[in-house]
Amino acid sequence: MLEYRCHGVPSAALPLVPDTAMTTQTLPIELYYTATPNGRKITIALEELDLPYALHPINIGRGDQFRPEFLAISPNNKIPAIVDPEGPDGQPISIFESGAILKYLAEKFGRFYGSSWRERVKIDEWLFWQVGGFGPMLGQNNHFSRYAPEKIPYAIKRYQDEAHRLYRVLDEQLQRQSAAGRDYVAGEDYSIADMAIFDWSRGSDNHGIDLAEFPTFAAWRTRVGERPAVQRALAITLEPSQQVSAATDEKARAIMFNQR
Ligand SMILES: N[C@@H](CCC(=O)N[C@@H](CS)C(=O)NCC(=O)O)C(=O)O
Repeated sequence: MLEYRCHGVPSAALPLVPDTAMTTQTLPIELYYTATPNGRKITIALEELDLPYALHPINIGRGDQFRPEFLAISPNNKIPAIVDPEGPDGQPISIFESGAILKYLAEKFGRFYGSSWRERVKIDEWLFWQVGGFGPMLGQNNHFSRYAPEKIPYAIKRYQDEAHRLYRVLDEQLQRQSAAGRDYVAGEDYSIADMAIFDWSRGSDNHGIDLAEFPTFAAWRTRVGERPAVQRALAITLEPSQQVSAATDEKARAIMFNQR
């Protein structure tokens, strides 16, 4: 077996980030937002953490996501993104990708992210499961079942099957957690993994999911949905002029589904 060694001068281990969790936020966190499941993950987290924030609507059906000032903080031309004026070392920081934002907020304020390294790894598993699978696959399912002008039976079945598989995987995880006396997706308690998954899971009807098949999932969704912070986040509405839906607007479909 080959052994690799680093012969450089050993450097001191980096401290955990941040070394001490913050308890206050003076200036509002700037949130670039659209009222979609990816956007709501962050309003849920901000409400749960009781932080001051300012909402900047990004109308992705009209191309706001391609404005240079938005691309400067979110180069993948997608919401959500934040700017925290009180970032590391007290300097501003911008962050894109919902998982990175949730981890940043949880680490900064030392909440909703378990209390041990082991627990954080478990929360990360389900956070990344959402960002890499549950979100994108349900998104493709929406695309081929609801938005695509051409109904392609192969694509529709492929993503409906995958959506069903993912709901089954989630339900089984919640059953394991329940057997261990835990009410939430990962670790001991409610975490950023639940925040990431919750709003995507509200679309289960669109994904052909029968709740009777997944009662543990259904009970978890009700439990999360009853949290006051989640209800405050869900109550945020944008002016119709600030949000157009690809389901009903041809111009929005042209902008969102013809990118190269
Ligand atoms: N992986 C990204 C996905 C974000 C995403 O898909 N955002 C959509 C709205 S829900 C968007 O901004 N779409 C605009 C576009 O594709 O041009 C995350 O988790 O932040």
